[in-house]
Amino acid sequence: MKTSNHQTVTLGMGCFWSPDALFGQLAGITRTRVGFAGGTTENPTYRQMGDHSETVEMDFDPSIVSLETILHVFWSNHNPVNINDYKGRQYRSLVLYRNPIQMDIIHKVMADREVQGNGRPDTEVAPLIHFYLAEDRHQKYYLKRYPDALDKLKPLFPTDEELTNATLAARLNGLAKGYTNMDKIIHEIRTWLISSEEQEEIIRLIRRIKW
Ligand code: MHO
Repeated sequence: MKTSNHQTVTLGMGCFWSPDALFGQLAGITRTRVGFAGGTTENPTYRQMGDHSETVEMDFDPSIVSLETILHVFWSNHNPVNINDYKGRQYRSLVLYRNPIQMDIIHKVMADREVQGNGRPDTEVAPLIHFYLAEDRHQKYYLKRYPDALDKLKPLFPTDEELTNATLAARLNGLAKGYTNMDKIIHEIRTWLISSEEQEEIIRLIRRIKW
């Protein structure tokens, strides 16, 4: 469900499992993926991420959710002050932008939050050079704790890559972590630009999942 007006932003806020679930359940975010970014090490892995940070990259439809809203959720959901001396850069608070318009919005939201008394976040703001996708076992981590959900989703998303990229899997990962509920997801599915038969088929399928 990605259309040409979608944008992408990459955020670091500690261990990437939770932000995958947190942003995955936000309406307007159509894909989340976790990975390594912000450093210079070539081809990092979870065990050897070098000077990269754990990050979540998200595609979003700005007509439904703005970058401003995403950034407020970001700064309201981690402590951008004291995580930085722990594990080097792995858990760094980080925003990686794709273009000068995003950069301006990031600096504006940061300044607004300071005025509102939230303090100045010790967040690194930099242009994205490269996002390296993390191993499959880190994608949709909380959803993967539920074998029955994975079984039932398999016909819809036969490969690991399809599951990682799916909007539905992002929502269910948020559900598995407790950040949203089934009613909210079902309500949103009825707004998706697919036929009502397809909507009802998906809804029937996810209602049968044993959590
Ligand atoms: N303390 C967590 C960190 C994982 S996160 C992907 C754990 O190992 O359970 O950095």
